Amino acid sequence: KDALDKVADAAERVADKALAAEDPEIPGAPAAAPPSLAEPTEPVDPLPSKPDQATPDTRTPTGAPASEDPRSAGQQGRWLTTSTGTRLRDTDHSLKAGERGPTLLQDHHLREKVTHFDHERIPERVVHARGAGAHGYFEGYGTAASVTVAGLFAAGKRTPVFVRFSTVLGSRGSADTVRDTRGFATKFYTDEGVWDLVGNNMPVFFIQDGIKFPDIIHAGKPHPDREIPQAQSAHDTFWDFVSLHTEAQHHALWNMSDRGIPRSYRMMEGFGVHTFRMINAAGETSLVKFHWKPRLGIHSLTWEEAQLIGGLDPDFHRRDLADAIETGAHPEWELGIQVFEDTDDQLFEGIDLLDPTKLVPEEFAPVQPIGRMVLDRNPTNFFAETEQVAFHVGHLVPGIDVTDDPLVQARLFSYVDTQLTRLGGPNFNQIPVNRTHAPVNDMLRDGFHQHAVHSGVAPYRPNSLDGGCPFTAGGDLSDDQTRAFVDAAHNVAGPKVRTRPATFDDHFTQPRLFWQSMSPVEQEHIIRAYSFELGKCFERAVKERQLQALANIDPRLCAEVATALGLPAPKPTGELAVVTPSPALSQLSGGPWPGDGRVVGIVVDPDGDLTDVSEVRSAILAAGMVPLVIAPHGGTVDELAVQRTFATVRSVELDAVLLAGSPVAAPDALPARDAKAGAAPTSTLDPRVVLLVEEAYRHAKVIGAWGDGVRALTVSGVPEDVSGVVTGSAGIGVLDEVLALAGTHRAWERFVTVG
Ligand code: HDD
Repeated sequence: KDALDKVADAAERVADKALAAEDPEIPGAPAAAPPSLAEPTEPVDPLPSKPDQATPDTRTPTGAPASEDPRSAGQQGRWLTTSTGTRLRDTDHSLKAGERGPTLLQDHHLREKVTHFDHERIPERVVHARGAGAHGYFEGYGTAASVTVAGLFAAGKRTPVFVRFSTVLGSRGSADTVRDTRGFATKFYTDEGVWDLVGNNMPVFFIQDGIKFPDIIHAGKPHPDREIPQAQSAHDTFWDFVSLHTEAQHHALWNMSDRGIPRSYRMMEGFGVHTFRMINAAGETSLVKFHWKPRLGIHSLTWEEAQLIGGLDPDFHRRDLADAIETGAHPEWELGIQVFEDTDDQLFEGIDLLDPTKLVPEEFAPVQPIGRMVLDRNPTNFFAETEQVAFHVGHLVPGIDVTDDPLVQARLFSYVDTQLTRLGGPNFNQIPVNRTHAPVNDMLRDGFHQHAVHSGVAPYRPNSLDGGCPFTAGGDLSDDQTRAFVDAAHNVAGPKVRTRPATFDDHFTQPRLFWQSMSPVEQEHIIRAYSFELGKCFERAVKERQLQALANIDPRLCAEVATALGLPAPKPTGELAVVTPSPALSQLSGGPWPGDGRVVGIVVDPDGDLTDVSEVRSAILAAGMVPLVIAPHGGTVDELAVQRTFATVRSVELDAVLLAGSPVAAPDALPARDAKAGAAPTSTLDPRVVLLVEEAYRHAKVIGAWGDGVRALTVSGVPEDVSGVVTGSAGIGVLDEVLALAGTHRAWERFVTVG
């Protein structure tokens, strides 16, 4: 009986609700939707693509451009269909036995819809899972002809590219601003086939031999028991491995430097890391190292900014890249090479060029520019392009070859292998973003997801049935009509061994070189980074072993970190190398840099003087930067559109702050102890503005204030007469000075005094 009563009660409640829905007088009845929000019943034009998002590149599996593929356009055209093109009259209700009856197995539309959904995800990349991509072009300078025949470097030659930036350790949904190495992978769709330059934003790697890759990655990834911490190296297993395996110390030091927390993908250097071999038209070979130099300079976040942004805007780098491209601030890099003679020993100034834990200072081997790259188009669909792009160090073109570096040798195996699982079979090069723009005439057949309908009967060589086709191309590199890929004929000899050459043994000279090349502020940041990371470790033995490694790099670095950890500082285990610093390794060398796409916040007071704000905003836009008007509320202030409110802004998303007024606190913005219900606004500066100014000051950002905005500075405790703080009576005058100062990224002197 109880059960029956419960059913009756429930039925009554449902009936009441239904009544309420019909009768607007009954509380809880939904109001009729305003007309503008009603569901359209007639087709209207689809939302236009954003200016930087052209139709995705549709090419046939054989590489020839395809006529427009209607399947590439989403939500366009009038009728909803199944995947096989049958029109549907209902996609909101499953086919049931009676209105309230069970769903029928017969419902083929339900099953297609749900089955497809169930399989929407593919495995994330085993490393570099988190990333962002963009399209663009590479333009050759014509300066590389003496070392390589590769056609893409010809003067003025433009080659389409797709670039994917990434972090290494985190999962696909992890935060962008974690401390980590960044991937910098470029796919060049050249006329001679695809060339992938799969590099990082650091020129050295953790390991000298690819057989250790699973070890370093297992150590860096979250602990296998609890699967924490996510996307970071500040834990025992990472430092356990790095301290035991001292060849990793150089790369670890780069990670602890500001390079580990870039301000933007647009402001990172890129490196091919390995030494590559180039071949010129005469068949002569040279050894080269690739460098990408950003036009905007190399800039980083502070560690506090990186941590805050990780919570406030985990997509910070992804958003920054897409926004910059969309607003026309197209990121640009120059590609350069360091060139070395291809000697028998492949050493340069005692540095083994096959050792990927070593760099060659630019002061010894200058980086020679060979072209530039511009990213000017956002992907249209993240999954189709950024997720499915498949890079491979073995995607090479005539004139560019690999060396015997044991790291790249293992990579040559791994990159194809991983796509078999990730992209579900061997035909991943037929996915649109991976398709070459050169004609394809391979004899690879069948397999999962085969998109080509190959004709002919003889996919083998030699054959006579298909006229002997295809034929191999000529090995004459100087003939650009017939040339083929040529493996550089490099002498190799020796017994089969599993050993490390003596030239790979020195693990501390180059970390010492890097440390000594840093400015005092950069050294300070490195000390704090180690103190944080090792401070997050629990095992004393791990910390002590890492301190020993630091002692072998530099005793002061070791002593400062040891003090932070509360442990004794060990002595170096041997003689410390005497090194000549390389100024090019410091991020503070060079500049001032262009401010394209930099974000300038303007704090306004709706009740204050707003005269200059419009003009200042326009001048920021004219300088290629992004002005964000920040006010206590959204909407508009005196016809100015508000982009951020005090509730949605935080200083860390701004590169510079302008104070155009001193907005007073609304009662609800005050800390609970000061706020009285219904109290009139006090004349206190809004505490969220105080926080904004304090933080911007602490992070050595440039701050400008005029008019009543100067009071906001004073109330926030910021002195007027220090570097990077500009005050004045007129907005434009202040802005000019602020923009000039922002070219150095930060007011660096403030770090030393603020500590
Ligand atoms: Fe790797 C992805 C860069 C060593 C195995 N790697 C991957 C990506 C970058 C790099 C940028 C992401 C590509 C993308 O955006 O899709 N990897 C490097 C650099 C290395 C390096 C600069 C050393 C100089 N990698 C390395 C080794 C191995 C791998 C030694 C294996 C032996 N890497 C892979 C991989 C990944 C990958 C498992 C994961 C997803 C993928 O390839 O497509 O195959």
